[in-house]
Amino acid sequence: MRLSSKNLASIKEAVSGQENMSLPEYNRDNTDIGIVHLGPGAFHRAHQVAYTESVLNQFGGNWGICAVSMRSTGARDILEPQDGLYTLAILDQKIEYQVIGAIKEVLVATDQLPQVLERMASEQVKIVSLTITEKGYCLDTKGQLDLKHVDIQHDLNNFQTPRSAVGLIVQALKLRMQNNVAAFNVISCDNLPSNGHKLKNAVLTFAKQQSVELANWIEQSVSFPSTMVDSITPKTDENVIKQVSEALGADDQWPIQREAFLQWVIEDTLTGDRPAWEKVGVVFSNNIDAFENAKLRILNGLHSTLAYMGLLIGLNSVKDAISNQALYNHCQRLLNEEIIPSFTPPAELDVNEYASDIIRRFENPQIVHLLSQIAWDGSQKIPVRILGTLTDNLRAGSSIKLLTLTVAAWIHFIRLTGKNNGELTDPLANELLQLTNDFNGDAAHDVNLFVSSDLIFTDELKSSELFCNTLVECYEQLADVEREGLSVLVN
Ligand code: CS2
Repeated sequence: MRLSSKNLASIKEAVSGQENMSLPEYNRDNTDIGIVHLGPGAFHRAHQVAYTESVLNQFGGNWGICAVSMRSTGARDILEPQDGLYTLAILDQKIEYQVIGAIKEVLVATDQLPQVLERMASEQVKIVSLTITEKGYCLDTKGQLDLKHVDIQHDLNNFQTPRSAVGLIVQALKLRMQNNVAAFNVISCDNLPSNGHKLKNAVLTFAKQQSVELANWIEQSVSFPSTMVDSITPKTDENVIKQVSEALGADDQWPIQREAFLQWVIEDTLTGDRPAWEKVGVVFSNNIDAFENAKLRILNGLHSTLAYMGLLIGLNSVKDAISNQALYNHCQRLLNEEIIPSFTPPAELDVNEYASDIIRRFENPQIVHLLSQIAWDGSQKIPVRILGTLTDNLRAGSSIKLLTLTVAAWIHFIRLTGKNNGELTDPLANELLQLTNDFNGDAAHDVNLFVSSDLIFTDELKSSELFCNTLVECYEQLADVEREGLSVLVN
């Protein structure tokens, strides 16, 4: 039996005795769509949808979600036959399963654009949220909209049939302005510092290319809060699909797994109607930058460090990597000497306890979080997770050595991927592999090739002799890691 609306009653009966299983407690048929979400991947379905499901279960409201994939048809192909239903498996000290019903509609922008725009332009929709990954914003190394990006170029010449998220948001807002419909709020839920502000600037830059009136209306009418989002949500694998189907007694073809920890902090600038997220644990704050810095620099900075260094010595998962004593010790030094001192945490956060909790989360034995997944899209992640911290330390005259080791490990990761004819998952994969193809084994030559390209580093870092020399030193230090393991780190 497939998980679907028509089978929900019999599934509910079959699992009625299972304490660790819950299903929607609200009437889905009477729940209209009030949210459009761009990028319905695993993280969205584990995080924002879980919060909204709690609101629907406890307080009701027309907060159904229309999930829009920008291009891929995977989500629609799997979720449509399940009427948007899926199971969230919370794998931690306790194992719990929750069938989630908040997703009411799944569309694909490339072949259902009229329906997507109609939905986004409808007065019922109050919120457009996004998890499109760092690369989805089409930003340059300075965090500005890249007007030369192929999708932005397309959209600037085809305003009415946009392919980018930025173009789609502007076109939907244009329709609302023309029809005298109040604007929606735009909530970025991606791992980007000042994600809301960056998205607002990108949207206004794009809108100005079309109409100053439209750009002014957006500026005055639309809220783009920045947010910090957090829950470790590994890609779904066959084991999870099997485990969930056995627990549910029904076939769910795309369950989602995550840890128990869940956190969402939203800048307190939303306007108009919205789900009562604060009643289910979401924090509204006007100190969002501090929360973002704490999470992106500590959790995501350690994640990328564990990924590239762990993969260099043949490790597979975050748990394997944090269990490696040399890596564990290195992460503790990186935290205490270079990450935590680099920013001012929120007043309400004990940052050392926060960091210790993150290490404990990495040790979760129920979760297999692949280092190879975290290693994706390094050209988008390294700047926001490592280089921002490194630049702040450079300006402050503080240590940058340990952060630079992560950058060096990433460059070795790219080099070895190319050498082994592996696949590099990164929007700049071709350019990065081309760079390492031109390496000649001399550390100064190879690092200079990488740094002098316009792909990753800001002019400030490229012109810093200290950073460039440190990167050569770190790159040389890790060159032997394949033979000598991470003992090379200890000095
Ligand atoms: C991870 C993040 O895949 C990655 O890059 O670092 O997805 C991480 O699991 C989340 O940010 C945790 O909140």
